[in-house]
Amino acid sequence: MKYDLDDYFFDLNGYIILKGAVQADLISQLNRSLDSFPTLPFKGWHGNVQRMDNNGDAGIELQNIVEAGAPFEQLIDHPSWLDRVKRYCGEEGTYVEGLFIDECFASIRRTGGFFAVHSGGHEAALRNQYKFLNNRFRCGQVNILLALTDIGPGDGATVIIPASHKSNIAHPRFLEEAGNTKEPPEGAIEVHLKKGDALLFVDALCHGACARTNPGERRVVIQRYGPSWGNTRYGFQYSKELLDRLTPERRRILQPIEPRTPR
Ligand SMILES: O=C(O)CCC(=O)C(=O)O
Repeated sequence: MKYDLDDYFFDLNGYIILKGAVQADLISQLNRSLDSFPTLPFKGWHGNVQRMDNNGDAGIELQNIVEAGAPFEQLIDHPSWLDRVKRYCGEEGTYVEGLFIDECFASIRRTGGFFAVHSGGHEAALRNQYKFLNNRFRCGQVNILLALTDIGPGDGATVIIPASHKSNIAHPRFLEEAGNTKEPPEGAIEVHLKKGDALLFVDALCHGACARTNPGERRVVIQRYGPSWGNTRYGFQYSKELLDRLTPERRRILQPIEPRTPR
């Protein structure tokens, strides 16, 4: 396996920036779709997209945004990152090679919005783990954060602690502030992006976002990629009859997460 400079920096720092990843025309289409999106209450649905803000502070989060129309569908396998996410978390060269997006949402941040910094190598959860084994990347989850607006100082930018995907101990501020670190902790840097740039990072990297102080909106789309097996192996869906008659313990093993539908 031959690696390039971005692979080197991804391994070293846990992130890379893909400059101009998405062309201006598609960015405009994505923004227009969001402009015409109805205002939803928390947990309200529009088609198969649900507003479900991850925490009260970050802003509006429109989950399952891939169902919001053709422009969003183009992001699923966008050539600017597809090969790279396959390489980092797609189990390349194995019998389970392939990708699965387990979460995709648009995040709209207005003045005051922030995202407490979280994650880090010390957590070692399989889902977000950073691994490089036998000359292969074997990450659990790699995120694409695509900027739909320019993101500079005061805009509520994503913050990261470079190389923290390899940390063995928690950042002391996490412990002191019980996971609600509004001010980016020591070592964190703001990631400033132009619209169309994408931040690619392993979820084990300490990350979050600083508070937006400017007026207006910061808009991004976040897609979380993991290995293909984040699903039933051959795509079987369990019947309602079976799920209804199982004990809650058994059901949780076949279906750890309830399907979420508008009905
Ligand atoms: O909104 C951001 O910039 C960061 C989002 C984030 O930290 C997350 O989704 O885990």
